[in-house]
Amino acid sequence: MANPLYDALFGKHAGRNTPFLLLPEGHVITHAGFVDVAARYANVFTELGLAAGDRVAVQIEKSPDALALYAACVQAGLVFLPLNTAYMPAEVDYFVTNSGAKLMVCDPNKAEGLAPVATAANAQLETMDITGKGSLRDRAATHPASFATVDRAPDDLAAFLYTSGTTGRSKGAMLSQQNLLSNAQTLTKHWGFTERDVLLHALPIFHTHGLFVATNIMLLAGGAVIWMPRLDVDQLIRFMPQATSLMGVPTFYTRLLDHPEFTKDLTRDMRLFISGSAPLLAETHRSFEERTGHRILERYGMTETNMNTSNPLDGARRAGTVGKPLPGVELKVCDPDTGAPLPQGEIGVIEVRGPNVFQGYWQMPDKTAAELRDDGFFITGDLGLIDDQGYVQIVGRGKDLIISGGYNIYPKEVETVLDDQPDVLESAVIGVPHGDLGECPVAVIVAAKGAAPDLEALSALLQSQLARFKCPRKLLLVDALPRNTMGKVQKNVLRDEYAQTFAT
Ligand code: MCA
Ligand code: AMP
Repeated sequence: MANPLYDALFGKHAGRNTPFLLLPEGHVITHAGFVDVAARYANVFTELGLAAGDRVAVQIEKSPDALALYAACVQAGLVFLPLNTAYMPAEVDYFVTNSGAKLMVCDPNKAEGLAPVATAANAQLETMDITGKGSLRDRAATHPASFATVDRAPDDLAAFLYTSGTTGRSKGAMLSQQNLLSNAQTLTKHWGFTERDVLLHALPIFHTHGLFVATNIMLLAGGAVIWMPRLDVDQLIRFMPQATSLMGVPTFYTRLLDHPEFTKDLTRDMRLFISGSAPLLAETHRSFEERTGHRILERYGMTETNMNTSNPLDGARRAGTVGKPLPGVELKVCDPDTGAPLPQGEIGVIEVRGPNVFQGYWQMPDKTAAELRDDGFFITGDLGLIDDQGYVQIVGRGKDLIISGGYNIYPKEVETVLDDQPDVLESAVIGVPHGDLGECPVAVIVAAKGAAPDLEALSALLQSQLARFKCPRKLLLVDALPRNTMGKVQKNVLRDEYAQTFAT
């Protein structure tokens, strides 16, 4: 037996004194050093009584040690469950309780607030701050830098990532070792990553993009990563001459273009700029090429499927498309009502199948059955077409979802909080164009009969319950919501009406 994911990403680096994480302040962590730290944490997990298959929920800032916790979970056969640092305690409560996590790791600053959550969920609570310090590191110091890797099979689970739904609560997408490894192998080859690559890493590591796409590829390829805590365009520009590649959401590229020091000369040694998680405007694609001579490579993925399609490394990278299905991924465009495949060129719901597609939603067989067909095709909820050259174009979403700066916001979640207020009759949360973040949420509210809702108070309430990025940037009061003859709220009418809300 073996542990395929650990062996391929981490185990092979034991004893390799090559640079892995290059920190902005100059410190370098080698591949061997990283694997050693991870082994210490794997020992801590065992000391805490965790066993193969147990879930470890982490809500911590990005740091080398935070990444080492991911490696340690893989080595110890545990299921890694990263959480957005913006989530409020009530949101975290749901994830920890729903997943049945045995251990929760949080920032020391949040420990007091999250202690009741951990206690109620019967989870142990440990801490780690942005520098890696905390109770876990204290424990790790007492353990050796070696650990007997726990055997795992390709279908064993490696991670849970929670993704919201258009109705109801978030669902834990179960990702197996093989889901993660196969996609990392495909992408490494498809995008030509090697040990000579140096990736600029400024994405968060609690989502597929920053954790699996960016990090797994670099671990597999054996290259180095300039490890930045968050997006800071000045820092990105400072380190670009030392790098070969960048992965980012479209906001990364619009912010770079807004920076006067972002020049063609600066990108001379870069070989690849990759964008995903949200639509890249064709206009951004063109401006970027005009400024730098580089054509951004756009790809398309989902939490449940990892990456599905990509523009090519060699060949035409076409603006406004997400490229062709990756090797090993089957993609079809289907009639939303019947599920029947549509002829080339017609718009329908995108369905995908392949070794990248997840194992289902944790303890939600009905939701799994509704989205994952018996034949293995996953219904993405994205609307698209395949053009005459085989490239996929995403033209919209069949699901009610807003993507703001690469973060997903499910309007239903925000509407539920608003609609629960006595002064509110009903609400509709819509995404409107936003120059920096792509789109931004706006709440359109109808007052309850005779009531006069205090919009500032409603805004404060939302911020106390929901992660900041989900909170509407504007709340508007209207007399009534537009409805179609079936009585359904016409969000497209609202989106048109308020399209200029953030126009500059
Ligand atoms: C921060 N804020 C946001 C967002 N980010 N509001 C809306 N949408 C956002 N994305 C809010 C903060 O709460 C704060 O509010 C204010 O904006 C400034 O916060 P700050 O931290 O300074 O923002 P920033 O550093 O400028 O962050 C913007 C960002 C970041 C760089 C675009 O959001 C980011 O790194 N996004 C990447 C997300 C990502 O990795 N997505 C991949 C998931 P206030 O001022 O009120 O306090 S999707 C995925 O993995 C799929 C599978 C795929 O295909 O890749
Ligand atoms: P997530 O829940 O984070 O997995 O978000 C996945 C969703 O992001 C997809 O279903 C798409 O709607 C969207 N998405 C990801 N990449 C792209 C892209 N390149 N263009 C348009 N939408 C994208």
